[in-house]
Amino acid sequence: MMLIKLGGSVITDKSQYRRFDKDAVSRLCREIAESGKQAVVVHGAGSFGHILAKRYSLQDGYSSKEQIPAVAMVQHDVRELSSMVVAELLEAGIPAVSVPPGSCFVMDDGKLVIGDEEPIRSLLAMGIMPVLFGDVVMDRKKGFGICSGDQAMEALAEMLKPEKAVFVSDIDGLYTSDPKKDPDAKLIPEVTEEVLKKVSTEQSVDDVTGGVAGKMKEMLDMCGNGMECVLINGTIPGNLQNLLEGKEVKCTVARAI
Ligand code: IP8
Repeated sequence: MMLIKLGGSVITDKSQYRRFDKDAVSRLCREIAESGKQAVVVHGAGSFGHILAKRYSLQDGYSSKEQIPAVAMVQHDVRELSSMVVAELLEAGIPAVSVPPGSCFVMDDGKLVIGDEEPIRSLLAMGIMPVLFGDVVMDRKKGFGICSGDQAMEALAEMLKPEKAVFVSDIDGLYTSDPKKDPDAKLIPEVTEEVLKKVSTEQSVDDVTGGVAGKMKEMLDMCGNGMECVLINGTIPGNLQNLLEGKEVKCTVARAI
């Protein structure tokens, strides 16, 4: 089974509040369906989550009552986004349902806790794809916090032991330095802890859950039991399908050693 995260930068326009990229999502869902692989999809929040979350510092937990309407609003917005993603999966012929982390689970000091696995396992047993996403989740210590789609990926990887965890983003992978600023930046095809230490951490995007290097670190933490984590560019048509079908694709693979 494949665990796939559709990044917020691919499914939304991150610079504009609540701007969904229907064409990109529709194509990616068709690619998943056409690969014929059993998959679980997680998606990021993009401009449906990060803009308000940052404005109200939701990632730091509760600090004032002014944040509360924003907690509810971000939950509302990411649920709407998830409905749109699920609609495209249905359209592609994949029976899918949203499983909102903020409604089903809690966090403990920033870590997502999936106490009850039964809803997810039962959906899968019925041939239905559970779709998790980046959300505001109540936190036992901080009141609430941001659970990124990457954290949901980590928890699902632990639970479901997929063959691969695929992170679909708008970049080809991890570079030696920021490719937007440095013309000599080179793509790193395989990343380990050692390699990551030497890479510039400036390759960040403007969101509340960290950039490329942070993502790689999380990917490395997830690797193990023979599972590899792959970062690919989902804005290039066919990339996701090719990867799922085992064909060669430009990407960065994270491996634990
Ligand atoms: O887009 C962040 O999830 P991500 C979730 O996967 C919110 O980093 C609500 C900002």
